[in-house]
Amino acid sequence: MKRILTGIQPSGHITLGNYLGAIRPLLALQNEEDVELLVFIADLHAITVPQDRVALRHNIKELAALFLACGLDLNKAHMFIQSEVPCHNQLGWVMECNSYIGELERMTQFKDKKQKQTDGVSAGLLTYPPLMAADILLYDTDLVPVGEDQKQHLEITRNLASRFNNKYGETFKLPEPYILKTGARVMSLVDPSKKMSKSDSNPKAFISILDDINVAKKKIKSAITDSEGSIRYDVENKPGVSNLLTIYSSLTNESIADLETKYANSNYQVFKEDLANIVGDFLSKIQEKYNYYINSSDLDLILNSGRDLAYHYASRKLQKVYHKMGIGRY
Ligand code: AQP
Repeated sequence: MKRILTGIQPSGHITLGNYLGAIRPLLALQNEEDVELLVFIADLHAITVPQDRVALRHNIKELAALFLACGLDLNKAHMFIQSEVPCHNQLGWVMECNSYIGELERMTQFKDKKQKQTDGVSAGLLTYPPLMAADILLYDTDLVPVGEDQKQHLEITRNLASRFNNKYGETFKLPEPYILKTGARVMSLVDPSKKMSKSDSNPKAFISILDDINVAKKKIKSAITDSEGSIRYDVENKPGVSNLLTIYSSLTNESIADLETKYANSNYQVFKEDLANIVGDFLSKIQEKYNYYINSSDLDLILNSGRDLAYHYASRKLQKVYHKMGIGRY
């Protein structure tokens, strides 16, 4: 049985980037034989930067309902909230004690996010990767579907696991990232040199899965392109158009080459109009299901049973780790 794990932070309303980078590959993997999916809402990671308590509490449930609305198959998937399984913090501390400050300071995400923290940089922002390593290693995870931006964190997870195994004996399975070729790095709609992020201060930069359909369409139509006018994939010279082609291709499964041919004699207006409709249709299907799950009492039951199973797996691994390290009495 292959175990697949992924988490998303409830640090805002999830975007098309989160969907294409993390949820879409997860949905592809759940169709395979003999897989078990563990999906969690990474609320402990979200507090590495300041959060509003009311918004955070809301975003946690919203994200849970969105995972279901996107098509998570509960015959194969278990969903839980990270903070409800304390083994994550406990193994996180062990991982921190096996990490070096130098390697954590070299993480791109730390360097990027610390620039935005005007009121001081939390220690948690630096120690985000050891906590993420704990999230993954607690469950003997085989595959982690992520966007490109998380690849470096997967590498440090593997390094920390190997370091621990070498020091204390074989304990952790080394996980592999699972990154799709298209959609693994969706860019901002106003600055295609930056990735699309749910916490971007400019809402025009991202499409939230719960955006009003007309607002989302407008964002696509006003996305930054260039003055050349031709629809072709060239990330270096035409990052805006290339990003829109990526979104189009990921949502329709039409190849980028086919799209270039289809729009060879078109202009940006027609291309954007078509994409706006595709995005609109995609969002309205998910939003309909979301409205069902967010109002359903099933949501709490699903999260309770996910938490219980996750705790069952995680506490066994944590006990093994403590034993190997000589922590506690057993
Ligand atoms: N732009 C993106 N394109 C493709 N994949 C993306 N992911 C994030 N942005 C893109 C993937 O989504 C998953 C969940 O990410 P996260 O919420 O844990 O953290 P993040 O990568 O920091 O995502 P955001 O949206 O940028 O959040 P904030 O703004 O809070 O920092 C990951 O698999 C990630 O690769």
